[in-house]
Amino acid sequence: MKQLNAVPTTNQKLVAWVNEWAAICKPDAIYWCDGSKEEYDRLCNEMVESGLAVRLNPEKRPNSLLFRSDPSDVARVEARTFIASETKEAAGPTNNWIDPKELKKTMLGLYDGCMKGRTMYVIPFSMGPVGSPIAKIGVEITDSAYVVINMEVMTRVGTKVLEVLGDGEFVPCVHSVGKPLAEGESDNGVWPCAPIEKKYIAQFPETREIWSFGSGYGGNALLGKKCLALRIATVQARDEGWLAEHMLILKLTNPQGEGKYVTGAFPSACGKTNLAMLIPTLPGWKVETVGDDISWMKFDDEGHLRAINPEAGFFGVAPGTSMKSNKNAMLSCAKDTIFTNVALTDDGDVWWEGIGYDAPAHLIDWKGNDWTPDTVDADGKPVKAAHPNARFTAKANNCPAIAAEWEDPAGVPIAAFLFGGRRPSTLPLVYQSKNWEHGVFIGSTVGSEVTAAALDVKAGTVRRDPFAMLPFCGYNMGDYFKHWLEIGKAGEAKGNLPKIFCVNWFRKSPEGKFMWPGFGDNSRVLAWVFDRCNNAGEYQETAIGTLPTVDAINLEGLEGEVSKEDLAELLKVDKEGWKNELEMIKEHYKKFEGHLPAELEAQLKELEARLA
Ligand code: SAT
Ligand code: MN
Repeated sequence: MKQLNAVPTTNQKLVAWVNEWAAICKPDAIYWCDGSKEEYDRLCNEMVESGLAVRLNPEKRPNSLLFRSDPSDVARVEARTFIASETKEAAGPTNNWIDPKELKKTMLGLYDGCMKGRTMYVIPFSMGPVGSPIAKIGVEITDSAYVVINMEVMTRVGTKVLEVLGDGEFVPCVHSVGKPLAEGESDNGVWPCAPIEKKYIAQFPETREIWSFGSGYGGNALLGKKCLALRIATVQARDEGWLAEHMLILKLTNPQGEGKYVTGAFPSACGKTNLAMLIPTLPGWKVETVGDDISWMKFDDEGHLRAINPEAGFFGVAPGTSMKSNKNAMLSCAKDTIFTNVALTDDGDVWWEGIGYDAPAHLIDWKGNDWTPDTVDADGKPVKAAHPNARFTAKANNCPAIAAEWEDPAGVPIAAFLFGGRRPSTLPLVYQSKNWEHGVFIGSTVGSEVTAAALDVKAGTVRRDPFAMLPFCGYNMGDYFKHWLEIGKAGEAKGNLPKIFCVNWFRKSPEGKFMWPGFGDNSRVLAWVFDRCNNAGEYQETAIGTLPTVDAINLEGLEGEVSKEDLAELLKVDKEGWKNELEMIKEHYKKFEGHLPAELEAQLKELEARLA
């Protein structure tokens, strides 16, 4: 086995762990990543030369690549994602549990010789600003150079991380695409991965290990993101008294120049990245981005929850992203970007559905095929040029809206939490929880309505996604609710706990039209949230919580789009709808029997009584 460079650490545990895995995976060579620009450029060039990547036209997209994955390897695979805790109960009702001993046996069989013909890269990375008291260090070994360059955008990688690590603890993360090469064989430009039944994305919560096999895509393979920063971190946060959440972080500044930090949890397809990068339509207000996906929060001495974004980039969904829907995301991926599964234009740029302008007459689609606007499949249905889950991997520092303090190692003090989902009915545009416990109740009931067409369910059914953490909580979700309640108790004494709000940008009229314009106009709701954090803003107490009065939301400039009557409807407590909602929540809560905190049971009863 060739050592391509010198071992850059004296951490004996790390060196022994790398050697142990090299002996199992049997790569041709081992390479320790230093996180330098030279290294990034070299790996990019190697992948372009081997045909795995296309270098985009530097005049259109400087320093950017396009990758096309295997059509079977295009997203996180929740069915193959496991929480391998010692007991099934510890994993709880919302996770795929598997016995850790059994799984290790199976996976060691798969890992045996899995890196033959490849280089094993060792990636020391920091989740969070290097050296921040809230940050954590992981080390990922992988046989994918694509993973290396993505990790170098999404996290802080290399020598400086090893310096901070010293002889300390790291989260070990093992990754292989699961496609060993025979003597003389090469990928020939084809994305390597293993068939679905051999894919495993495994978290071992007790030993804080991550083992991933068979997929090279996104959260399956970039192990710092969902695996470490959420599934393993939730377990660490529970034990250490902090919060690891699937939340964006934004800075909101009012016309007087006062700033507040707000985080928000939303299920997928609710516009989390758009909200994190929002351009307010309300004059004088400003939104800046701290993070778009994950928030780690710890109490400081004054009892403020301080948040860091553990990531250093955005792994954003390309389709639907345009200068109109999210200008700051478009500018973030204008250069230095890794695109995956978007379409390629004849002049070496990218295109995707919803980019804001028509497709050119000819493209190469995400599968590498010729594509024209009238391309149809065997059933005569239009073929999409980009995969719906096509992504851009872009540096946070390239985002024009990035907040100056986004890398502050101390984190930013959070004033408010937002919870929301796609709810065409019942849930008002915004309301504030009565207190922390009521806020935890709201978080535990987050969900989005599914349409009959999308899934085999009755239209109007709400898919519950508590705290938007359904696939990301590393332990029993009922115990996770309890942890949130305990954080409230710990923070209460100092009186600096964030306020909790529920928002719903997706209300529809009986005719099926969206009643609220969303996007930049959500700043009108954020302004009320801001005022409420100062105990200001016009409000009314209702059975479900604290709502704005109709005059409390500024509609200036929305004339002809949203009338006072529309707003009154958006802010109405629909008693009948809520009674139905109560029944659905009772059904949802049944799942957590034995682990549902009594406080949430009580919140449900109190809400029912207030609505009676
Ligand atoms: O693939 S990722 O897990 O990184 C993105 C997502 O599914 O939210
Ligand atoms: Mn996410």
